[in-house]
Amino acid sequence: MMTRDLQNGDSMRHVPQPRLRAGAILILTLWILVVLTGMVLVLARSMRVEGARSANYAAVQRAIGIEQGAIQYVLACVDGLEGAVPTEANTPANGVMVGNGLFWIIRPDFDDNERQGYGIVDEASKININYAGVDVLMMLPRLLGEDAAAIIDWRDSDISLTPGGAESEFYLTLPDAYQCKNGPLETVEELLLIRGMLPEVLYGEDTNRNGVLDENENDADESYPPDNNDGTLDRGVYDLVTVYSSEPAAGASGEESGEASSGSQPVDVNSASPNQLRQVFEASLSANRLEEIVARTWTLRPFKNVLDFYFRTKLTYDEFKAFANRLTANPPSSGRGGSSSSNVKRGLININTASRDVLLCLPGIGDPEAGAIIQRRADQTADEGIAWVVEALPEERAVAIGSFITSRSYQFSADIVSVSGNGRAFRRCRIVVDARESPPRVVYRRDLTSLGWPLDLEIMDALRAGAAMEDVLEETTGLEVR
Ligand SMILES: [Ca+2]
Ligand SMILES: [Ca+2]
Ligand SMILES: [Ca+2]
Ligand SMILES: [Ca+2]
Repeated sequence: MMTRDLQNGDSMRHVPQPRLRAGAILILTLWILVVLTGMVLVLARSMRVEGARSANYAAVQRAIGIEQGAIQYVLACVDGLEGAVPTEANTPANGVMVGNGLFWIIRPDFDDNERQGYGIVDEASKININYAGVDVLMMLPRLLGEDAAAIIDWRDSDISLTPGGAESEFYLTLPDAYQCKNGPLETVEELLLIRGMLPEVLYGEDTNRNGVLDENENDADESYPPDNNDGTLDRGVYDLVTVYSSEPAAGASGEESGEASSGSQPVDVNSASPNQLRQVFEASLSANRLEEIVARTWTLRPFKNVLDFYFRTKLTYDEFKAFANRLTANPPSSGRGGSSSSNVKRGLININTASRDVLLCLPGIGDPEAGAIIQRRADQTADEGIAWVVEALPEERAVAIGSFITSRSYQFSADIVSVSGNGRAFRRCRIVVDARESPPRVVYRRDLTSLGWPLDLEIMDALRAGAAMEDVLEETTGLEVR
């Protein structure tokens, strides 16, 4: 045994045996194979990650492209309306297919917590926080008199304190001190800088701002945000206010000189000559009646507004509605009101589109009056302007709101949700467009993607599972898409 071992040892030292050398090479080869396989696996994995990454990147780019398309869609929808509001029928907004993806334009449905509303929003349907007085502002939900006063102080150019308000003395004592603006607000979000205007006041319980009561918005303190768990969405003021509503100067778009044309230039019942009045009345009044009304206009001036003109000249409703759209009533001294300069009318509320909560902010309007307005405006057969208000309200109430209202809108907002067809990426943005000129301009844009997917999660799940976009739309809208 011993000798054999020794012999072996010797032979190993001097003459390497071929079989052992082959073994070493085999092991080495195996090692190389293991290393190579490992490298291939690592490479394949990183390729897969890279692949997924590029697919996600492509999806994000697609969603961005669809968002761009949706913005152009909104601009086209509001172009050339000349004060009219885009109708739901003319502007589909509940799932529109474009390229390889979809978009929605979402809005709150004030009558239903659970239902998602869709469509472009008329900014003149809201209270303009740059022009509304304290009495109007404090009627907004969640706003107290002192909040209204603080808004007035924020926007007015002086530094004298409105009772209950706040000027720089207050803002300069804050940990992050800043000056009171003393100028008009440029965005609605700017309200957050004003004393007392907390996010709860602006957005209410609707933290993801989709207008719908989501689970976390109705579970008390279980998840953010804190809410009162009462089954209804307590809304903030965000969807009731604007800084954009503004009508173009009367006749600014018409190049023909105002008096000669029967066109767009409204006639001011407080300053028009008898001949100008005759031109407006002659198409619908008999000669005798016409002179009667011209004479009354002459002696009863000034009128508070066009509705006041209707009641005091004792027109019939049919007479009035024939030319109401061509009349205006500028304040006699033009120094009052603060809302009109060179005939540009800012901050008027479109009585045809204002929500109940907005109507309730107008002077003298309670629940019964708001109800009467909503009922009467739905009965319009043709464009009756603001004339129909005299049929919905008694004289005193109609005249009280007559100077605050209009039937025309030029600024619109859209809350756009876009998604790639495979459900891998979505975007959300809010824009405001100004259609006073053609083509309309985007005057505000804010990315809201960080608020999360605002629509039914099933839409996203179905797209991710590979469902066709048409099927998803048919499922969610109940309409036939193909
Ligand atoms: Ca001020
Ligand atoms: Ca919500
Ligand atoms: Ca909650
Ligand atoms: Ca609630």
